[in-house]
Amino acid sequence: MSRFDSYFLMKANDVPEYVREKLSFFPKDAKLECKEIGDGNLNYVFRVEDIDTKKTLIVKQAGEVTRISADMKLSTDRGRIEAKILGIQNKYAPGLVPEVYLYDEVMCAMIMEDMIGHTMMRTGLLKHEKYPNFAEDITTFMVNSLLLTTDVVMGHKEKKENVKSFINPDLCEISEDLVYSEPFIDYNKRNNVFPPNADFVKRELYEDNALHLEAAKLKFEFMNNAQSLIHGDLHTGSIFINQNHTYVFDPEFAFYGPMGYDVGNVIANMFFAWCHGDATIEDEAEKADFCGWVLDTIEEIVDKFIAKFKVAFKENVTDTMAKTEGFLEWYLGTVLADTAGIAGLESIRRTVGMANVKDITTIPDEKKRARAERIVITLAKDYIMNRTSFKCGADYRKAIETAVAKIN
Ligand code: SR1
Ligand code: MG
Repeated sequence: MSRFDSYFLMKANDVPEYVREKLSFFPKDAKLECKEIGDGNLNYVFRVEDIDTKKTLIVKQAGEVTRISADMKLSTDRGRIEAKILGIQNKYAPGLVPEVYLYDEVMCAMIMEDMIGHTMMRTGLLKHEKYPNFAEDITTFMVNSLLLTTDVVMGHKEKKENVKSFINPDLCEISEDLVYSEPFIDYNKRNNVFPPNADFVKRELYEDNALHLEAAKLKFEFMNNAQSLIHGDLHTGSIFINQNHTYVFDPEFAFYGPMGYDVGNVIANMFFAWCHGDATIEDEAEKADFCGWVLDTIEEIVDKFIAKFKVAFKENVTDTMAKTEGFLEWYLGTVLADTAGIAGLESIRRTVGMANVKDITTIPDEKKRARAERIVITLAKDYIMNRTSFKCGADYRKAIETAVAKIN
């Protein structure tokens, strides 16, 4: 019998004993120290350190309610989904996700590699750090983990088994509400609208029926297109990075959905970094350097994704009909349209919805923050309304430049 034989939410002082019982990672007599380090909206994350050797690991436990709101109950099955997808992603995109040492279905806890020497990407971007390998790494991760889990490549029965195993209703419901619905109709009264932009948001988001229609189409695409095993929450807080290497983690929102969801999330969150740099860097040369790098990176992500996708498709396609001439171009076209649409939805929801991003909320000057939000919303509407026109990186750069020029 062990006190970890039935579920309870651990505190930092429970975790060393838990780790000793579950793994022989640390020597038996090691002096272990543990701190809760999570700052996400959902889970508890602990770092355990051997004081003498400095060896560390991470324990991540799923609670039964979210951290952002005790009213939001969530299935702890998300921990199983996360551990399982990390295994699959490690197979298709080796080295780009942390290693899972153990998943414990009773405590709904995962013991995993500590991504030492890496920083949460959003934190680094808020300090205006540039990451020269990011576009290369993230596009390898996305093309491999996304394309190789589709019906284009994977045996259709195996894929359907995956669809079953990754049914993730509670977390999908969060995205259906927070990404696809509430930013347009605030029926749960939990949007965070920056007061100076209240009239702008009312006019541009709440009262724009044509926009609601496109968001509704994208919502049903999210719910009904079981295309690929997606990460489901691929923002810059789900990435740990340094100058040479990238780790993607935290895929608890994973399910079989449209792959443009992941690509669009990355693009939207990179632009938030641009907004923060543009509003807060005082030195003009430094600002041009950082913001220029962000724009180049957005362009590069789209173009590298397209190029790698085409190569990987040709190398890996197994479905007889998907080999038909013209199919690759049609299929990729649908992914790119989803990408632009979702970049728009993620941009809007992180600006006016329940879960905002520090890149915007920490802009100290009120006027500059209001301007940044208006740029994001203007750009996002272009992404959504004209999504089939976004076919390459230069299309994104042009849309960004147009939105920036439009807002004074
Ligand atoms: C209630 S959870 C709010 C948001 O945090 C996660 O990172 C997801 O993006 C979710 O939408
Ligand atoms: Mg997360």
